[in-house]
Amino acid sequence: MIGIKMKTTAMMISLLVISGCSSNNSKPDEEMDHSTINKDMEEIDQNTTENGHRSHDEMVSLNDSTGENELEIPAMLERDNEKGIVYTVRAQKGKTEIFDGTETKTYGYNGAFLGPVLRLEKGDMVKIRTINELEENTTFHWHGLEVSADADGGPHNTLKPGEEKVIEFKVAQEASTLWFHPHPEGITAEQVYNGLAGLIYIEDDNSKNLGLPNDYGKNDIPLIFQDRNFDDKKQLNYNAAMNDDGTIGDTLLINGTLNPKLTVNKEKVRLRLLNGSNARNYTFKLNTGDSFVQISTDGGFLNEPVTLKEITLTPSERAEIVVDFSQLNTANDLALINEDESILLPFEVSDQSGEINKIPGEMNNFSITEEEKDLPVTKKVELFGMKDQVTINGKKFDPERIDFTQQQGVTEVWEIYNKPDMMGGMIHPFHIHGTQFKILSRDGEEPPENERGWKDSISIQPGERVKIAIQFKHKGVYMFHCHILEHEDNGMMGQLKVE
Ligand SMILES: [Cu+2]
Repeated sequence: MIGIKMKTTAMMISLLVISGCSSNNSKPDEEMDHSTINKDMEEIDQNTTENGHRSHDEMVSLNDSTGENELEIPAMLERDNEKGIVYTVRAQKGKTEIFDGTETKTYGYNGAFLGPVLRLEKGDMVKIRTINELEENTTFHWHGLEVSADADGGPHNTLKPGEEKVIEFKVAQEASTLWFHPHPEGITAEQVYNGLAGLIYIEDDNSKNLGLPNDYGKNDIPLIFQDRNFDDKKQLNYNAAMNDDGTIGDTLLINGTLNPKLTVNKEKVRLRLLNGSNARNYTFKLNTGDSFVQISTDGGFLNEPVTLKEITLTPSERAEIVVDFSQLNTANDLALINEDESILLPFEVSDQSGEINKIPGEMNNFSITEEEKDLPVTKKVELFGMKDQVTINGKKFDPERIDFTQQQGVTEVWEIYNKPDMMGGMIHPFHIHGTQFKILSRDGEEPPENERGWKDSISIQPGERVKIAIQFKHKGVYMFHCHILEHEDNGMMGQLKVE
C-alpha cells in the first residue's frame, strides 16, 4: 500500500479496515450535526444578497496554494480477502486535520475524509459491500460505471443509517478513471461537500501494455479538485456556504490537502484530473505556458494524445493528462494554475530522471460510425433556469415519473440544448448514469479533438446544442441530470427507463 500521511485517527482506522482488518473499528462522530439543506427563503435571499448571482459571472477566485503541504495520495482499496474480488466501502463521519492544529468535521469512505481508490480490471466479477454508517440516508453511486440500475446507486437505491447492501457486477468497459460519490435525493450536494468522494480506476490489457506512466503516486497521480468554504472555526458549514446556483469556495483542496504541492521526477507524469467540486469549473494550464498532452476523456483513452495548453473541466468531468517534466525549465517556479492564474498545484521537480520518456502515439480505437452520424434525434433534453428554478424539459425531478424510455442495446441520438435565460444563462454539466456516450456534434460542428472519446458528463454552454450517440448495456431506471450538485438537488434531473 502506498504510504500516505495520516492526519486523523479515523484515517488510521480506515487503513486497518481497508487492509483487511475484519471488524469495523470506525467511531461515528456523535456530535456532528447533519442538517439537511435549508431551503428557507430568508436564507436564500440573504445568500443572494451577499453573494449575488455569483456562478453566472462573478466567480469568487481561489486562494493561491502556498505549496506548504505535500499532496496526499489516496490509499488503494484492498480486497476483503484473497478468495474473491470483494470490497467493503463504508460511508462514515470523522474529523480531519485539514488546517494544522484544528479538527474539521468531515465525511469519508473507509476513513474520515474522501475515499480510497477502487482499482478494477476489465473482466473482473466484482462484489462491493456498501455500508451506511452515517446518521442520514445515503447511496453509493459509481459515476461512469456501466452497471445495472440496481447497482448504480441513484436515489432509488437509498440506504438508511446502519443499512448495508451488496452489489455485484462484471467490469465490461475499457480502462478509465471513474469516481464514486453519494446520490440521495435532495442531499447529494451537502454529502459530497462534506467529503464523500473516491476514485475508481479501471485497467485493461491495453492500459497495461501502452507504457504510460503507471507508478501510482509517483508518476501516475490522482488529483481530486474541490473548492470549499471554511467558517471561522475552520468547519465545512454547508448551510452557510450553500448557493442555489452552485456552492463554490475560496479554498482549494486537492485530494483533501490544503495548500498542496507535488514532488515529481524529471520524467513524464500522468495526472488524472477529476473536477470533484460542487459547481466550480476549472481551466487547467501550466504557469510557464508550456503545453501538455491529454490522453483520456471520462470513459477511456483518446485514440492519440492531444496537445493542449489548457483544458477546462466542469463538475464531474475527468481527463488524464501527461506533463513532461524532463522538458520543462525547472529554474523557475512551476505550477498548475487556473484560468485566472490562481496557483492550484505547485510542482517541485527533483534532480532524478524517471523511467518514462515516451508515450505511445496510438492508444485506442474509438470511432463514430456513419450509421451513428445518420441517426435521427429521438430524444430532446432542454436545460433551463437558475438557482432553485432549474428544470429539464420544463419539469423538475419527480421520482414517480419516467421521462424517457430506451431499448437496451439500441443506440439513440439525444440532443441536449442549454436554453439561455434573461441573464444569459450558465454552463450546465450534463451527466447520464450507467453508460458512456459519444459526442456527435456541438452546434452542428464536430467536437474538439480532445472530446473524441467516451464521455459520461458534458459541459454545455448557454445557447449550445449538443448531439450525443448513446446506448445502455443494462436495464432499469437511470438518472440524467445537471452535475452542479445544487441544481441536481433542486430538481434538475430526469429518469430514463431502459427496457
Ligand atoms: Cu445546472
